[in-house]
Amino acid sequence: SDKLTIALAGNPNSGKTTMFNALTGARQHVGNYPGVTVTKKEGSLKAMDRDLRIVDLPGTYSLTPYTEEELAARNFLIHEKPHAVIDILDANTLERSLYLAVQFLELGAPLVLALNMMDEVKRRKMSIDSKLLSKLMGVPVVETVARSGDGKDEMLKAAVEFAANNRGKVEPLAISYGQDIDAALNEMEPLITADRFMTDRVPARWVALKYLEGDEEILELGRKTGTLARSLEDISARVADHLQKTLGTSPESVIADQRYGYIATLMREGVIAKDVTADRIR
Ligand code: GDP
Ligand code: MG
Ligand code: K
Repeated sequence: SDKLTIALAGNPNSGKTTMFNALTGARQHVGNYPGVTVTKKEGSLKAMDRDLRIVDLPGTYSLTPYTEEELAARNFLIHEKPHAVIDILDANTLERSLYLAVQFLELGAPLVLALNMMDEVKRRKMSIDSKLLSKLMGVPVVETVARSGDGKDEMLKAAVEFAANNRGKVEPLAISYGQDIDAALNEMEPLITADRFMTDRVPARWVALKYLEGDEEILELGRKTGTLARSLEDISARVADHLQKTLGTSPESVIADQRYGYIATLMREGVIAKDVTADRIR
């Protein structure tokens, strides 16, 4: 069967390269992402009778890119459509790290969450209910320690199974961004779909969201290729103006706030806990 491409993604310093090395050892090669000077590390591996191509993506905080690294990571996800995206995150800063995971889900990426640095979490006598997190977010969640390799086989198994079961079709996460933004998204989405602007690669709602976030690359692309760029920009400008006048804020910050709000709601279900058993033993 064909090779499966699995991308390792996540914030800077979450342990991606450590995990990449643990998985691929010496079977690595280094190249470049198209059009930028960012280094691209790839490796290969056989697991569960499948040939896997593992790509160590540059660290990113956002899928509305501000740096060449973030742009390279995003473009890889959009244009190469990996069979699975493993978000390696620092479980010590779970809530903050999930901000990027939410963005992967908005994009409809075939996501597996690797809660990395679990050794440090345990040392701090904290515990994470990964089963609950998996249920709440609707994606596989595994606990890992990239330094020792703990959990890496389970992580690969989850990614390969997820890739096989979904075949690239994942329902994108649609959270509410409040009535002003939601109304604008609902107005823009059918226009984008009718024009087929990027919709062979990404959800129409995601394109609309990027317009509202003022994503320079997508705006540029729209101006070059789309016939509807003007109407999308007009709708965005109207919402921006309205939010500025009524709340003194911008679509970009409302969207960010709502993402954090969504994560906070999940956390309130009790995902993170102080490990009381560990306390009792001491
Ligand atoms: P990247 O920026 O995501 O590629 O992160 P790196 O792989 O370079 O790791 C950043 C730092 O975290 C390094 O010092 C690693 O040794 C350390 N690290 C990675 N994984 C773990 C882990 O599971 N536990 C602990 N304690 N440290 C880790
Ligand atoms: Mg790295
Ligand atoms: K660390």
